[in-house]
Amino acid sequence: MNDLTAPHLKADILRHLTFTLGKDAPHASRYDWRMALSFAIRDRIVEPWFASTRKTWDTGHKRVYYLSMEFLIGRLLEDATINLGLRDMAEQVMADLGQDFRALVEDEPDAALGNGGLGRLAACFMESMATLGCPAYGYGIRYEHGLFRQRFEAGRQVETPEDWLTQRHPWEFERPEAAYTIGFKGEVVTRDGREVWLPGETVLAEAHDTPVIGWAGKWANTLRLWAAKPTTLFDLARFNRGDYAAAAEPETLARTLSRVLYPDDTTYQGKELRLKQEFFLTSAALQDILRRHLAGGYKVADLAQHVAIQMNDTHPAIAGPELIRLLVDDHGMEFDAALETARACLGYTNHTLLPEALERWATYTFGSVLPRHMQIVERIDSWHRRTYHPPHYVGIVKHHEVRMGEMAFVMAHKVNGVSALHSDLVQQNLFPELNALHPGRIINQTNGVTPRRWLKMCNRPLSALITETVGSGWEDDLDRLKGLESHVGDAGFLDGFDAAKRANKQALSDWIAQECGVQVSPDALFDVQVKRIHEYKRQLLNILETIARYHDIKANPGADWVPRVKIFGGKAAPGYVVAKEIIHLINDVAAVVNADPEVGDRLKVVYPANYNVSLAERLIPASDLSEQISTAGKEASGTGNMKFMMNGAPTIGTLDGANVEILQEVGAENFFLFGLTADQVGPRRANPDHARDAILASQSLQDVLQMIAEGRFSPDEPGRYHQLVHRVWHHDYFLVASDFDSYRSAQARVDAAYADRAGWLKMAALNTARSGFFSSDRTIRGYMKDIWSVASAL
Ligand code: 26V
Repeated sequence: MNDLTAPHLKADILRHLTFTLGKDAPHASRYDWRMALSFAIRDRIVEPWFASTRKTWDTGHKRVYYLSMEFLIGRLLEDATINLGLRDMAEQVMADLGQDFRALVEDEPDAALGNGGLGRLAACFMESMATLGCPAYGYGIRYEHGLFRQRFEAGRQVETPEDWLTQRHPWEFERPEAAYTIGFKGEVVTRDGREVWLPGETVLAEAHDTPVIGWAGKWANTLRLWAAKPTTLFDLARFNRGDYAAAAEPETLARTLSRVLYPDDTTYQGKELRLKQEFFLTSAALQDILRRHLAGGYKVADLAQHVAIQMNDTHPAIAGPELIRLLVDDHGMEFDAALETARACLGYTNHTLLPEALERWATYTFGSVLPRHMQIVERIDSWHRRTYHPPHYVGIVKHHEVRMGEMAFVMAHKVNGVSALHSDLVQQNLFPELNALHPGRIINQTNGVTPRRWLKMCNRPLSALITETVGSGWEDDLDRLKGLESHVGDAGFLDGFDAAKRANKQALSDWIAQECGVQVSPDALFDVQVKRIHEYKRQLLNILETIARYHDIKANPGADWVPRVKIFGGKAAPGYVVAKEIIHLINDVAAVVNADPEVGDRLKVVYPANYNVSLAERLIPASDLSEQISTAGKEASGTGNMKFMMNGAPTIGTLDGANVEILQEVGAENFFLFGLTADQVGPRRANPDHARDAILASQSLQDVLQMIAEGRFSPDEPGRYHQLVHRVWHHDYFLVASDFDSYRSAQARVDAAYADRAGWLKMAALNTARSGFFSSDRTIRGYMKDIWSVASAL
């Protein structure tokens, strides 16, 4: 049995310090203490983990496999202590040992094995599946280097490599015995009437397991990440000849595969290494799934009764052909039976409509890296044509490209979008023909976020108030937050809500002073936009409005300004020139505004570098206003929007992604809506003068563009933003100009609302009270019922 008392925890920490770290307490560093604590906490996860695994085996329960190229898990120590119910005990025990728990928590590197929303969603899903007792494995890649670190040099983004693995990673178990051979290239030959693939290159995929513990420690699942290893270690003959570099070639080749996460989630480039990474993950996962299935004594033909496989976007969409290959080539199944078995197992989640992010591989690249799969893809395509008679222009292989969206669609029994609006657009715009051929296949599963990390852990003051008000139990039954609604008229409760927000804002102000060297007042309205930098997310619209505000403050400093702090956070893909220009502009505006004595506390602009999961945990609880301002129809869902809502920050936003559902849940009077709708975007763009018309109709926007063009924010290089201004006038694809006035008037409504303290607090509290729908527990229940047909094992 797990022993969960403080004296035992303390004894275990000291035991690990001595015997695992080999350190004597007086000489132990912060790192040593963190490791000792992490190992002692991990010990307490192992038993529920074994118990869960055993129960799944013993009952023959169906298992879910979540395949994702990204898992943006962040730090694990505090999260684990919270789910085990040991957080406060751990803090106390560490204090007894002379260590500050918070400092240890923050010493942990932030595991950034993902770009943004898609990877963070996978991490929230892992936690919710464990909480709900859904037997599941996450499969991903153990990148040596996660998403790059961001710094600013004279306002410009500079990327440096991320190195989370240079320290020991205390949460994982290496499994050298669980390794599979992954092949690439080579040729396909026919032997005895069957196709045989003879790969020209091979690597080993070696498993590393991290247990994922659910709320209250009732269930634990496994996140299994694959590291690439050479199949042959070393060419000793070459080494002995003195050819050292060539001797290490097999190793270099293999390690490249799991070396680095692709940092561009916006533009798809047909890079061979990326295809190899995708196949590496997928093949290792499927081999592991089949091995486990057979070890359970089941027949391959019964796979779909025991196994559900979810493809997180098209990145693992090679799973269709690869599963067929394994079933046909290795297990002797007939092609059509293998195809049906694979389809019955597979589900596909689409996360983007942006055409430039949809994966398509040149048949040349695809066929040379995966020659056997190229044959299988052609057979799938002709099977589909034969069976469903799609129009001639619909197919997996088209114009010498393999289209991964179509492939994933055809090979899945369910396809889902990630918000109500997005799922409609997937049906109507992305796959209209396939949707007509396969009615009912495309369904919706609106995203969610885990309230354990995104409320309980990151916002202790508010969590305490919630528990005081509605009792405990809301953590895994988030609809109980509704119980707060009857208190929003109660001054005592609102004071408590105010105090919680105030404490978070004070802490953030101190941190900003220290990290960014900017003094911000916690009395000001904290207006926050944090997410990847992309034109469709329209950070540009936000900074243009900031400049308009600056302009107006300068023109009328005596007016009754509601003080604001504009906070930006996010990384641009290294090759995304326009996004980097926007970053530069934000930093340039910040420098000018923050140094202007006439402005003072009325307006500050801060952009802390290197936005990541840990920084989100600091910023979101301290936010007053959530910026969700994408061009309607472009943001598939958003999940940051849900985190802000939970933490009591009303949204200023467009009718896009899950904003639509947030508005529905919270009510229009508690949401600052603006902008064109998805239906209006197309017609608006059809007017070739849309930007010009909007600019000429808005004195404010003209002033703003004029200030930028004159070099007011780049006095050392007045022409720096000429191109950017030119684009707003002439190539404004994301309709920044068209939505500018509407956005500004929504911001004016925010100012007025914030000035009414009681009204604002009520609105903020109602956002928290009505956020229950956005728990990822609700999302996972939907997947379990509608896609995976799996019940809880609890
Ligand atoms: C695409 C690509 C293209 C190939 C190269 C590497 C790469 C890496 C990632 C991606 C995925 C982009 C899609 C994505 O992240 N979508 C986001 O998914 C969130 C979770 O569903 C959703 O909330 C966001 O709205 C959506 O943008």
